[in-house]
Amino acid sequence: MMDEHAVAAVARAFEASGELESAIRYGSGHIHDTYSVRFKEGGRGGAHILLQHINTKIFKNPVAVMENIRRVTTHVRSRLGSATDADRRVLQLVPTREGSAWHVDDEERYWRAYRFIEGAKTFDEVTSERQAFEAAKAFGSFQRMLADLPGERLAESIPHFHDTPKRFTDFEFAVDTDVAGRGKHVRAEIEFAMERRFIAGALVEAGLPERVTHNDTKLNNVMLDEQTGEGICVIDLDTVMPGFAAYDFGDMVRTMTCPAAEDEKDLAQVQMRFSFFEAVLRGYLAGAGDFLTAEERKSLIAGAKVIVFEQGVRFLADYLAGDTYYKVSREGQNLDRCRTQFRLLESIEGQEGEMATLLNTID
Ligand code: ADP
Ligand code: GN1
Ligand code: MG
Repeated sequence: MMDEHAVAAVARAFEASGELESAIRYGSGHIHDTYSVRFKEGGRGGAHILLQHINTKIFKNPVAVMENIRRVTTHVRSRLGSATDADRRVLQLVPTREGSAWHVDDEERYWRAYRFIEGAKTFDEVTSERQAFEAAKAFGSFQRMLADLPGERLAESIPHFHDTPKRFTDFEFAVDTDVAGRGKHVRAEIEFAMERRFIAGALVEAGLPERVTHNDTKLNNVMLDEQTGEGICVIDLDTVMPGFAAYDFGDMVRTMTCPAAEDEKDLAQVQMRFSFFEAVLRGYLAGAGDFLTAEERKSLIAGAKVIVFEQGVRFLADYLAGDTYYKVSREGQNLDRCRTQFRLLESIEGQEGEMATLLNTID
């Protein structure tokens, strides 16, 4: 973490007028360091930007990430046309004073800035069906607007990101090497994953079309308008790249149907609530419109299982590796995160029949 002085110096590299007023740590993402930076002009409020230090341990090619983001945000902005409030409905990069979309500081750290989206918030846990519907609708329409992105295939910002079979192999490697000596504490979780290894291949084998997908559609990656509750802007675009529609749908079911926090210790609170699933499904389909093929629609429920399983396996692998990927604020946090995913997966498995029936009744 950097002190405010250092952050302030970086903020000045970006094209924001006025004098710097404050730079404070912001958000609860697991990957980047994010700051809210305010400027003032003549004693009054000036520019307000969201400054991010890009985690290059995870995004090894930050230039490719920024090129993807520039193409995606420009396209979505043009698809929005003259929609009301269009400027709040898509992230807008703030260029540096030298006209670049990113800044490299003296220590080779990569930074970017977005215009701060005012009057909207993100939520770490879902609070109502309406909220789930709105968030899912925003991600659905994000996919729809990108279905006709011109130009070459987007760069894979993290290769094999949702390659669940590979995630599973990486997990097995973490079990075998057991570098942090934690394997003995998690025999039950390892067995749970091993028994379900067949889930990993479900989407790969379905012959689905490749789309431009967000790939990290968790609830706190969409901003909801504070006044109307509408899903106003999809954020956290680092992983926008080629993928299956069902990846995005699966991550929505993972984060928008369960009342508990991702790292909740009381597993009795973890479940997929059917009314929330219905809200996610209806919201997503309302936003996506008609670009999905019949096979893609059919793949959505498998997507929920695959992504929840994949996420559980990723958290468990990181726990075994000694917490090197996800930010942790306490011992055992990645294990708690893994346990919620596995409990959620069991809850989904118990409701698959009703989920499929519902899907068949929606046009
Ligand atoms: P991470 O990859 O670490 O999750 P995000 O890009 O999701 O980082 O940003 C972290 C948090 O910062 C978000 O959950 C959101 O609350 C806030 N945020 C991100 N972009 C903006 C923006 N343009 N305007 C206002 N808040 C934002
Ligand atoms: C990370 O950046 P953030 O916190 O939105 C992760 C996702 C996981 C998620 C689990 C680049 O997302 O893949 O699903 O944590 N992002 C990356 O909460 O690995
Ligand atoms: Mg995020």
